[in-house]
Amino acid sequence: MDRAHGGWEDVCPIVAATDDAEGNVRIRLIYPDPNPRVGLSGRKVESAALQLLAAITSPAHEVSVVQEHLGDTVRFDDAQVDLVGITAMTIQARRAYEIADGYRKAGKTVVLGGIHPSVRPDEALQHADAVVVGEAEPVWSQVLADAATGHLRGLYRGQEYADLRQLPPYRRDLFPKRSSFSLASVQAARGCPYDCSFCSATLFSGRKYRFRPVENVIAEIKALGRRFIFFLDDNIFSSEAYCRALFSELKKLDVIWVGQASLHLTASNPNLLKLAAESGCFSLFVGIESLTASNLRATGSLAKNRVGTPAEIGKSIRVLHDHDIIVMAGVIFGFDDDDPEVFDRTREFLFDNRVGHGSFSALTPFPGTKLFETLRAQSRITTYDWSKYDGATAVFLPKLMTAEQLQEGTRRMGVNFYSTPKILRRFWTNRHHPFIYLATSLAWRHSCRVENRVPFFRPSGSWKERGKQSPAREIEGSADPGQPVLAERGAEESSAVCDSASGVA
Ligand code: B12
Ligand code: SF4
Repeated sequence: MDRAHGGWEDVCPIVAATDDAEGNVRIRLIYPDPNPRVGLSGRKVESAALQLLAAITSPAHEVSVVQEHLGDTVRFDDAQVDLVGITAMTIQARRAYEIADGYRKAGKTVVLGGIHPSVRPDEALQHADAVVVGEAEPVWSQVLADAATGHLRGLYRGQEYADLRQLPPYRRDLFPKRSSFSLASVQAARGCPYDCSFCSATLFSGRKYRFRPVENVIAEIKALGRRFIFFLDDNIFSSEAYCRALFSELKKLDVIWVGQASLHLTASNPNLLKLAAESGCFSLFVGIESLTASNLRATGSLAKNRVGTPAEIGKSIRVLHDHDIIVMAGVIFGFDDDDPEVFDRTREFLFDNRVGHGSFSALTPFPGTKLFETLRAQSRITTYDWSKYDGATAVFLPKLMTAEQLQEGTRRMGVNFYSTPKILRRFWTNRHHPFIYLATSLAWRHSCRVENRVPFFRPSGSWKERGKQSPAREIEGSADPGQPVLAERGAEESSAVCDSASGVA
């Protein structure tokens, strides 16, 4: 069997344990294409979840992969498949269920996993023979063993989080298509000690950081032979001791990397930031979320950002610039203290501070989050059609603006932010990585314009309205979906001690 563990069985007992599995199951792993977005986001990046799932599958089974967003086609009549494993974020749920239903009609066994089935297991079980709640590592071999004997038990949920010391490298050999970015995804740690009301990370991965041994991360990167690395961690600046060890080792390799980090942790530790830059960090995604302190306070994000005024945030951004790091600012619109002026204020702030990249989202109440429960209790959620939960569509009623204003304002931000004159005018600040800055800016520019159907020759700056694109409304069959399940474990952990003084993306 074509197996690519290359000696990792010694350090990764997860793989060794699953090697005892009985029976040969022909497994097809699927990444559904949510489809509504045609730009960069989500369309080009390989699925780390499927790469990892393949890696923890016993060699007794056969694994193949279909990544719809990279052009692969789903074929329900494929005789070479016994079991289909489908991953889903919320935006993918609708398509995931379509695929699941199609395969079940064709007599195949279907297993659903990932963040959305984890927070909506009862909903997912209507489309699957089994649902994995939470991380796959603790239960995947059991799922396959039960599938092989025809005794799947419906819900599978690990008693504990995965031990990342046992994590094997992802199986990239099954993924021949490289993304156009050619970024290789690597994970060093999981978990987030914060609990921002709009975010699923803490709920899913726990409050405590869990680290992979630095030597395993480095060995994986060396084996990859790729130059551009994308750290999947919610905060690559997690614990100072761990980061020092990781960055020192990365420095010895010929790689450049991008990751997510908290603005406070990076800006308040110039020594560590210097080491990060020396180790190849060229860009950091920092979740600024909002320029309004009351929004940050209300959502719990002030705990990780520490700074809440535009002046303080600008100061922190300058520290990153001083270390030649391109800042990608994550901004969310539609918080309770956001009025229609928020878009202009944010645009000016980002431009004045020469922020290189921006990622703009309409606030989205993802199921399982505190925000979801709050807005649902206030009857402000306007649709439970998960395919609308794309961060671009208004799916709830904001307080100080209309849903239309939220949606159009958010869409306009991306297009205007990536106008050619603006890209050029912030070049000097981001000049230390000229090719990367320009190439990624133009790629994002293209993406924003395509997603918003802006005519090719129209200058971005003058673009106003996209036309008739209504915010999401309640649709048939998208009833209120009930309570989340993972929240129980999140609650148990609320007093857990985090192992670093930190904040995250
Ligand atoms: C990398 C990433 C991306 C990549 C996706 C790359 C890809 N093709 O997979 C990019 C940058 C493109 C992206 C985009 C978006 N993302 Co994103 N992303 C992440 C991030 C940082 C890491 C995910 C990852 O790969 N982890 C590593 C793998 C190994 O872990 P995993 O996916 O959790 O998989 C494990 C389990 O879930 C389970 N599992 C997963 N699938 C399956 C399937 C089966 C069958 C089984 C048994 C088990 C199983 O087993 C795995 C191993 O334990 C997470 C944050 C996080 N902490 O998870 C957000 C996250 C998944 N993203 C999120 C969001 C909201 C988005 C966007 C909608 C944002 C936006 N506004 O545009 C877009 C959607 C794009 C689109 N149109 O598809 C949310 C999802 C919330 C939700 N309820 O859906 C997360 C959780 C961030 C957050 N903090 O809230 N994202
Ligand atoms: S700090 Fe970042 S990853 Fe952690 S809960 Fe908040 S937004 Fe999510």
